[in-house]
Amino acid sequence: MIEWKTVKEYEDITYKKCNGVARIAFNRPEIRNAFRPKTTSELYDAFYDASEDSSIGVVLLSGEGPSSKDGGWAFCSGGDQKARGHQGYVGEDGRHRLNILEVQRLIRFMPKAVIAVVPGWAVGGGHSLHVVCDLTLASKEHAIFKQTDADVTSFDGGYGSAYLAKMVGQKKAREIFFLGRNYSAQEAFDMGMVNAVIPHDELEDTAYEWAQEILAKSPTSIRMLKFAMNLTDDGMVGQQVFAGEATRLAYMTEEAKEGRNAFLEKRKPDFGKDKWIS
Ligand code: S0N
Repeated sequence: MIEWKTVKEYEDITYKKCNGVARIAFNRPEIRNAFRPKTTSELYDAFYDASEDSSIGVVLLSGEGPSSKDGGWAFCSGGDQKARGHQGYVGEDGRHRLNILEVQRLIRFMPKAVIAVVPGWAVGGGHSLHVVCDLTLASKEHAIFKQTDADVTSFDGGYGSAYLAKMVGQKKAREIFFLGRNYSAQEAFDMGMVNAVIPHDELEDTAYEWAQEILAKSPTSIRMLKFAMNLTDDGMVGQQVFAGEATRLAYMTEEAKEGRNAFLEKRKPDFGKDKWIS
């Protein structure tokens, strides 16, 4: 039984938690859950909270719906075109921002699994967000994957495209971006960018079940595996994130305690003679 508890009230998103799972969802269904700078700031705030909360092991990213206007479902349709100025997307403070990329990095580098739960359209920057999530579950009836970046000259040249190409292959990724066609959940599954196609009515429950399966695993293993799989695509930053976890493990050893204590006690450290294990 899922009993979501609202963590914090936002304007553009919803944020709930239940039994080790956080659920963050776009909440602008009338415009297919497009994001403006306010939305991305709220997303960042919620993701940061989920990342910091040691009781949370899995985050679900989804979209509220359906639209009260026409009953349509959306995960996210990317940048709100009404919020576009001459240098990008304009916030309430009048400043142009590219802050969806900060949200992408937080999803990518947080030491927890993030599952995109796609109940409808995943388009433009919304498509890129599902790509950067660790797993994607899609509604059989309503999910549609589409890249419109080249239609509106607001394109993701990072994870949304280059990482997508690693996922589905270069030819397919170029087709997705250059032609901007619609792909069903099944087609997205067949090309390797969706983990499972789920009947719409069962989507949320299934996502929660997947999260519970992950939560039963060793947290250290999950974070090390996520960062190990990121590493080869993320260059020196990938190495930094992975190596940070190695350092964390090293801090837990007797050697680390001896190094710290020797410094504080103003003596030479004694790491022992039989510690050079192969
Ligand atoms: C999603 C689509 C395919 C749905 O089509 P459908 O079902 O026919 O519905 P519509 O009638 O078109 O839409 C219903 C209502 O929703 C509004 N709406 C939909 N999407 C948006 C949107 N993105 N912005 C604003 N409004 C939207 C419609 O206008 C309609 O409203 P009414 O009823 O009042 O007319 C279809 O809607 C569609 O194609 N939408 C546009 C998708 C799109 O082009 N998105 C932008 C793509 N680019 C990005 O997202 C870039 C992201 C980005 O921000 C970024 C990336 C990399 C580096 C930096 C950045 C950065 O700038 O931060």
